Amino acid sequence: MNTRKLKIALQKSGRLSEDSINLLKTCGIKFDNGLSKLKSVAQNFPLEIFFLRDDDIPQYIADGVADIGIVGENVLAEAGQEAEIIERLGFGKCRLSLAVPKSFAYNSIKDLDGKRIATSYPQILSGFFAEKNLTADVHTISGSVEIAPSIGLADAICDLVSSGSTLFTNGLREVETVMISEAVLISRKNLDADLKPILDKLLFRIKAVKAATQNKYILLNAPDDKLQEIIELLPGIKSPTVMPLAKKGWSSIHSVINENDFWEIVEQLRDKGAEGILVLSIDQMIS
Ligand code: PRT
Ligand code: ZN
Repeated sequence: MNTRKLKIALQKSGRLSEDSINLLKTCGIKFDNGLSKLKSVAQNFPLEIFFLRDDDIPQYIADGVADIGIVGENVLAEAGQEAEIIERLGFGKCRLSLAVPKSFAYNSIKDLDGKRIATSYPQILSGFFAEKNLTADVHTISGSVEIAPSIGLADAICDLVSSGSTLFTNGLREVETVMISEAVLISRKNLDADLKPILDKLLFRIKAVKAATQNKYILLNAPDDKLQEIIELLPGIKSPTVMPLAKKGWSSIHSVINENDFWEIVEQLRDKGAEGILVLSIDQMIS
């Protein structure tokens, strides 16, 4: 019997922690959160969970301390460690961008050639400039990158952006996207053969949770004379379920719709005469 456990590294505290923990919990895995500890053992799945600083995760995986982990693609790219991206997770979305003070007359990336750029991502930034046959005078700082131009430390910055409000409040303008990023599940290359089935089992659950968060379960009542038109709006997994209502001339329709099309479809359904529309979240979706 395989008694080994798969070791997963999660960010201990930060922007990815809550979503990473919730992902595993929604996969039905029970464990104590890492608020006060470094390591936890799942009670009902062969998994050990390590809670670490995100920047350390690629190195720990390369060294074999952990087998898999959840990090931002930006962290993986900066670490330069070999790891395989197993699954994109859809949270922690952001972009690594170049930004300049509002007063900087920026026309193209060439305007930054030879300029001082503050960043916590020196490897990615140098690579980006080298690809364009330009050079940047990279100043590596570990935090509060956005204040570097105003204190005279740099001419521009390269930092993560999500809403853009940090740049705005610091009088900076985003001018180039260096990379886009989201949280990813990564694995050591050539994972031991006896750990692979555990990873596959975990991945099966993660995919079901991901599919569920991207879809909604919808129930509605429709007059029978509009049934066909309404069904055409609702693809469902195979096709929608239609059941007669106790009230003559009416049916109840159940289906699954993608979150992205959600509002548009609901409006069209209402226009076609649908009533009593209920929309429910889905916990897991196995197709
Ligand atoms: O302590 P530890 O080293 O583990 O954490 P950390 O402080 O290095 O990382 P943390 O928790 O801030 O971010 C973890 C990961 O979240 C990053 O590596 C990204 O993959 C992802 N992420 C998503 C972000 C953001 N969005 C984000 N907005 N990481 C940081 N930011 C910061 C950014 O640096 C800037 O200061 O938020 C500010 C900008 O946000 P907006 O909304 O004002 O644009
Ligand atoms: Zn970090």
